[in-house]
Amino acid sequence: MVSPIADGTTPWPAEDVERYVAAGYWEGRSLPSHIWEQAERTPDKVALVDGDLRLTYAELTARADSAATALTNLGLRTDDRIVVQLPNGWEFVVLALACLRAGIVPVMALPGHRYHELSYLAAHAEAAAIAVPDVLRGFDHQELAHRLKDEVESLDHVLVVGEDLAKGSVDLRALCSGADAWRGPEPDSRSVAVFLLSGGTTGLPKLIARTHDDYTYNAKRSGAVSGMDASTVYLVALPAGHNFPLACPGLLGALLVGGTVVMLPSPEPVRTFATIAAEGVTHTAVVPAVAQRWLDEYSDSYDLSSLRVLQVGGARLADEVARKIRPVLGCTLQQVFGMAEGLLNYTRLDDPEDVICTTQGRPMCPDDEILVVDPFDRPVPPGEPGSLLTRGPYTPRGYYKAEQQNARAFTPDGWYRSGDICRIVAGGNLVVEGRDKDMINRGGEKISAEEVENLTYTLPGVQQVAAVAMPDPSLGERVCVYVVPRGATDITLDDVRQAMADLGVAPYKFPERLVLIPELPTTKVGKIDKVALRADIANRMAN
Ligand code: OOB
Repeated sequence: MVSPIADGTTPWPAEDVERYVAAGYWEGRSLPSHIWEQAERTPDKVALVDGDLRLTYAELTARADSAATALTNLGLRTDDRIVVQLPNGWEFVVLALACLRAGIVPVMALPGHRYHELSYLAAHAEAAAIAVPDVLRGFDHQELAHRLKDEVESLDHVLVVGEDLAKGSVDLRALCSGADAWRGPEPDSRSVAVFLLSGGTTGLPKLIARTHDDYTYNAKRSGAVSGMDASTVYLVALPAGHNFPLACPGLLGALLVGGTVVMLPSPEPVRTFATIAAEGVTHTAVVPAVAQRWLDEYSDSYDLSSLRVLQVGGARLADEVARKIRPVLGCTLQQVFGMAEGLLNYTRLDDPEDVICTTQGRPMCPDDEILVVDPFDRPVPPGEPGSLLTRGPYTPRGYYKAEQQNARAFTPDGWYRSGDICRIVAGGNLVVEGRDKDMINRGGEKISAEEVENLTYTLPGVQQVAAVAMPDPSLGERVCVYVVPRGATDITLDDVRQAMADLGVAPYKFPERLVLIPELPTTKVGKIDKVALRADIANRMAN
């Protein structure tokens, strides 16, 4: 029987599957089977550290088994979905492993998501449950989750981490404390393991179905390229549901090789530096804005001598910042140019310093296919910039249930259009020069310009709007909206932000500057000229 979830996914063609299996990329096993096997080998080794709590491999897998059993007792079945929006803590790891173990699919929401995003995700994924903290940074996630449960037909359960449980909430910590071993079947290796979210250029984020086979390879091969082994202590400081700290190689990569995972709620420098010293952290992953902050705040009073590899990705790292990492922090920089859709490029640890500091690395798998093309999909001459297309053993061939978007984001023969403008330089390394997708990259958080525009159009006084990236020294980019007001209406930045807040939109998407303009510039074919607008805002900021 074809499961309903598989109906919404685009399978890899049979001949490619054969190649990926023959090459050993796809091992034909579920992701958790590797981790439970590790737990058999080193039951007493510390797997997970969260503040004062230290869980051995035996304890971590026992908690996940307990949660997997409890979830099935609640009525969740293989292929059911849970929207997961938990802060970095042991509960996130246990729930993620429990889901993988039971074949329940976590939908990895981001911490900033609010009503607007979560209601869409829960409905589109037809999620049966949602997992949230009670209150975090002043926001009542539990209350929102109950509102969603009332509104989204498929949602039956609200799982909560916290002290203050409302009526009808399920205590997630209690689910992890039973003694039941998991007795259900092992998930099929070709089935969906997790749903990741696309950075998104159209409206709301799309769901990316990653299978056990492909995601295991994603994490394992990343681990090899990042020099992970049993001595690895991996620090999760970015939101754990993001592909980068989750599986590139992230916490899953560390658990797959028998390393230790340390959870911190944020990459705030003082606490992070103290944790690196106290736990002997060897590897961690940050976005460029965080790397810059660490460089600014570092002093000799901190001991970062255990840190071997600092991975930086999610947005373009400036060459001059890259060059400071080794001299200041004393570790090897690894640039990571990745995407939730699959393809991962890494600089290698033993690359010459120049490659490490001026390129975004090269594909991690010999069977990653990449093409750099012009606007007509014709390959550009070697070394010239163009649009990056890719296919490979861990790059799915379509988004989940998104026929229209798939027609735009994938070529008929299955190439994913990354929307990034790249150049291939010596050694096959890629340099990211820009992008041709309409997205704003705010310190690694991806914001669809179209979504911001649609939300701004809900204001009656707005006749026309265009959202563009404005340069920012700390975050790289922020959202700026150009608004043509209707008649003599006066539209302010606050009006737009308030409208978005009223709609329950994630605050990181709120514009941070508004420019009123009598008309929007257009290109020769009559489209809004965003190149001109980006130049205009850069110009206004320079003066
Ligand atoms: C990572 O994943 P997403 O899905 O949030 O965003 C992917 C997009 C890329 O298409 C590119 O536009 C941008 O983020 N990006 C970079 C970059 N890394 C990602 N742009 C320039 N330089 C880089 N190093 O962001 C992601 C996923 C896995 C690992 C690391 C990052």
